[in-house]
This record gives sequence, structure tokens and C-alpha cells, in this order.
Amino acid sequence: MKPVEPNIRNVLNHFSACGELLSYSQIKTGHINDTYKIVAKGGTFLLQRISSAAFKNPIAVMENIIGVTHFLNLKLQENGEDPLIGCLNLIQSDTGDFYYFDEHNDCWRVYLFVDGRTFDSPESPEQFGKAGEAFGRFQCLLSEYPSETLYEVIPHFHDTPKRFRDLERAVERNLSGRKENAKEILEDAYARKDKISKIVDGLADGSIPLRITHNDTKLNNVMFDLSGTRALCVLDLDTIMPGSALYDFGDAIRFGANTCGEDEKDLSKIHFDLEMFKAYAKGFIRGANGTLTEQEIRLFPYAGWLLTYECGIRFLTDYLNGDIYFHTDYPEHNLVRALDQFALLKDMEAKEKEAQDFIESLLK
Ligand code: GN1
Ligand code: MG
Repeated sequence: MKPVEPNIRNVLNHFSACGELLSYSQIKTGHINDTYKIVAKGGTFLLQRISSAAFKNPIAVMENIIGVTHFLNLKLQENGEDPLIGCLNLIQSDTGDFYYFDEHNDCWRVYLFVDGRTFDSPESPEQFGKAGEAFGRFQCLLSEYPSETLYEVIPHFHDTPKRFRDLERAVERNLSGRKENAKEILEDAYARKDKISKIVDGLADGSIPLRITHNDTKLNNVMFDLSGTRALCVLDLDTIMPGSALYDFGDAIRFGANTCGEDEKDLSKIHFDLEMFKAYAKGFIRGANGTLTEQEIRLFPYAGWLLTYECGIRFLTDYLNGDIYFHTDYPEHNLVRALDQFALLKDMEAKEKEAQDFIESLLK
């Protein structure tokens, strides 16, 4: 869906704490929200329009973020760390809320800008390990957060069997008329459907602990310092919900242990990078600081595989539905992304034993 062109000055007028707008530029990294860097008299800020296609209840999204950022601020202060760097900080709007609804009923929010760099692919295993540590720590810090106060902002977000049913429905309806272009990848998706329920089943029978998770752990959701060697803070808190640590582990692997980006058309270039996987696993365990169970750690390779599969079928579903969810730059974009994920998936399958052996060596 094409969003209406926003009037940034108008929106910012409702956050007068920022001061007069001097300049702005759009940041195009995310696939969901619209994000702008704002330079104003009062400093530098990050302005975002929350996607109404993804988030049906933006106030619930904001309530989650308000609660979690407040909690993280206190935790960081207790540890003697600077919460202005270690955590996102919301700016109050003129009504005293932390958000503003415009005339199209779109919800806007403003964060203090954290000065640093984000990466779309890791520069080294060490750097990727730092991201793992940041997300592991994020989860560990939130382990005492009252999970019953969190809204499930996108129900069944990482419920892969439900994502599979969404795909089946999209195939049946074939709203975009593109089903024929996706024949082979659909066969690949169907062929693996019996392997996709391990985490939801584990959560249901209690063998996998329910935790508070970030759920969107792409490398570019970690802010690094300008040298790219220190992880400063975790970004994109929209999907914080109860879930499995394996979602956070797996999603980071699917993104950062791919030798290419999500948009690579030349599938022969796409490989599962085991060195990145290993570095991330070690970093995530270090950051989680003893909170992960052995069984969770053992499922790391599976989690990488599952989240790659899930994201692949989500891109594919959106392609079949006519690109209504993810931002796209050209008509076949979602299909390209889905094929990219499935190429990665197949290389993960080829390297499964090596990944599993490495994890076992960590548990000895
Ligand atoms: C979306 O907003 P962004 O680009 O960080 C999506 C994730 C997907 C990701 C794929 C709310 O994340 O779940 O893994 O695209 N976020 C939502 O790149 O659906
Ligand atoms: Mg996001």
C-alpha cells in the first residue's frame, strides 16, 4: 500500500519539545514503518510513522514500548550505564502522550536520535558476535519485566504453522494472479511443512520457556558506535512480545549469517556463513548470561533454519497477496526476497551437521 506523503513539519509541530524543524531526511532501512532523521533546534531526533498495515493497534505498540523503555532506563541506571545511549528514549507529544495521530489516523512517534551506525551485513564475525551479545543481554535485562502487561501487538507473529496457513490461503485466493510465477518455491515450501512446528509445540507443552523477546533481530536493529566495534543499543522495539529466545536467535541468523542481503537476485551467491553463525551463537549466550536452557541452545541451528523458512514464506505470501505488507521497490521484489531466503535455507540444510556439532561443542 502506498502511504500518503506526510507533512513532516505539521507532525513535528505536535512535538514542540523538539523545537523548530531545521531539516529532515528519510531513512529507508526498514520494510514496515516510515522513518525520518530530524534536525531541529532542540537536537536530533528520529521520527516514525507506524505502519497501519502491520500494526492494527498502534496504541498497544506504544504502551509496550513506553513500559519497556522505562524499565530498561532504570536497569541501565542501576548498572551505572547511560540510558540515553543504551536504550531508546521517547519524546512526549504536546498532549502528554508519547505519540500523535494525524488527520489520516496514522500514528507518529519521536525518539531521541542515537548517534552511531547500523549495518546491513556484518563486517566481521567479531562484530556480529557483538550484536548477538546485545540481543542476548536485551532479553536477559527484560527477564524480570512483568510480561502480563505486554500486548501481543501482532498475534501469532512467529507462529510458523499459522504463517504456513496464511500462505495456503494466499495461494487459494491468488489475489495478484502471480501464483504461476511461484510454482517451484511453493513446492519447496510445501515439502518442508512437517518440520515447522517444533517451537510453537515446545512453547505449548512448556519444554521451551516463554520469555520476553524482541522478535525482529536483524543486524540493522542494533546501533553501533561510529567505529562499528561497540554495540550501543537495540532498536525497533515494535514487536516486543512474549515469545521464544529462539525467535530472536533465529531471525538474527537468517539475516546476518547470509553471505548476501535479503534482496540478492543471484542465488548462486547466497550461502550460510558458519563463521557468522558461530560468532553470533557465542555472543548471544554470553549476553543472555546463564538464562538460556541447554535445550534452547541445542535448538539454535533449527531456529536459524525455521526463521529463514518463515520469513521466506512471509515474503512469498505478500507477493501472492499483491505486496500489501512489506515495502517493495519493484513488482517482483517480494518474490526475489523469498527466493533469497529459500536459497539460504537449502545451504543451511547442507551445513546442518556442522552447525549442530559446533553447538554440541559449546555445551560440553
Ligand atoms: C520487517 O521493520 P523491519 O524491516 O525491521 C518485519 C520483520 C521481518 C523483516 C524482514 C513488523 O522488519 O518481521 O523479519 O521485515 N517486521 C514486521 O526484513 O513485520
Ligand atoms: Mg521493524
